[in-house]
Amino acid sequence: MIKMQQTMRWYGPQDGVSLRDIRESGVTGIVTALHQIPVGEIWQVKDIQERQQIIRNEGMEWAVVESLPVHEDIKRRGGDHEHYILNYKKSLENLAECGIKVITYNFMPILDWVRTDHAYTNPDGTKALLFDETAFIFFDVYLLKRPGAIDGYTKEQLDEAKAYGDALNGQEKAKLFKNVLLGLPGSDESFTPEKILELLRAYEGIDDEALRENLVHFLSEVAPVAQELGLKLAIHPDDPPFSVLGLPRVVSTEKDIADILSAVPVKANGLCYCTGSLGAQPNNNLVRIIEQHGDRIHFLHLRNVKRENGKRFRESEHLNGDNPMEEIVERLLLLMNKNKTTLPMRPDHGFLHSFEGKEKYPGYSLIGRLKGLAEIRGLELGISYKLKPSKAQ
Ligand code: CS2
Ligand code: MN
Repeated sequence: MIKMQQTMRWYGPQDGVSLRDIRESGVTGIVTALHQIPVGEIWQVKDIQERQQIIRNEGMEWAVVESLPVHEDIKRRGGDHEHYILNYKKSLENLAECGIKVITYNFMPILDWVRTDHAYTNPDGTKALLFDETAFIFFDVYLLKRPGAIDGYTKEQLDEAKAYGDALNGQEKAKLFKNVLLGLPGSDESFTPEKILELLRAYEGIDDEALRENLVHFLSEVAPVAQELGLKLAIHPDDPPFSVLGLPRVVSTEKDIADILSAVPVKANGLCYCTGSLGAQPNNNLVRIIEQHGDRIHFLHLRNVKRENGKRFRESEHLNGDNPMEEIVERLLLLMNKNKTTLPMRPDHGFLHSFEGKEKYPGYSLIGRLKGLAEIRGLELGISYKLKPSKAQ
């Protein structure tokens, strides 16, 4: 029976977790990117090969690129977007030359992912990432002071956010500010409200429809190239899967996914099936996404979320949350075996356990991910045993 290829993310030589540590978890594949190359510049063959060799030396393979980032000019379809699309194609060509086949990217304006709390403490002491709408509104309206922000919220939401913020001390407010902006690429820099507002201004006049057109334009350029090269592009869903800071969002819902995949109907135009991101949107039916778009799923991020009131959600244990992981893994196994091909999977995020104490990248502690991986691995083994055709019923 064909199973998922087990992988873990590695942020490169600056990652606090070593390749050796990852190898000991039993994975065969590494998910990484050349983070040192500025967004929009070409990934050269020698740089790709160098990274590949470091990974091979530890007995694994570079299975998936995450991410080959898309320049903001492409998302806005302004500035030097044509130049950046050419560069993107060239990077794809170079990756193909090195034998790397699966390329993940996202199309979220400015912010890659957003949480308001990176250390929400679970009853057992582990720490998890959390998004709280009230905290976010307080950030948006009272810390960032985004012009026009209040128009996007109800009076009740604003009052609640104000009360929430009034209870925070200066240090807690500074922490919230930092937490929200951690998903900005290059977020080691400290971003001022002015800088963020300037970035946001670049998206004035770009609504969902315009952003979708820009995405389709980008895909109509790069997906045929990827197809020709034998590559698979996997778009990562929006995280969270709803608009933040008034920015447009086009990869949040089942309909978004259907629209994107049908707009450029080549297999290379595919999806990174991230259960954590998609699962934060209650209307998304994760099983149906596999049923309808299984052949276009090229990469799996398996994790779970627990939705609370409104748009509040926290990352939960991999097998304990709102996502039906048993059914998801069963469907994925059936899909892979029908198509006679494996899919790379990573446990995505995990909890921070007390023994590890700290993590360099929120959600990427080794123990938390290892626990998630081990649970998913066990689930998969059990389901594959159940599905085995030769087993007497
Ligand atoms: C990831 C994203 O850690 C995470 O939340 O799933 O950062 C993901 O790598 C990007 O959105 C993909 O481009
Ligand atoms: Mn993900």
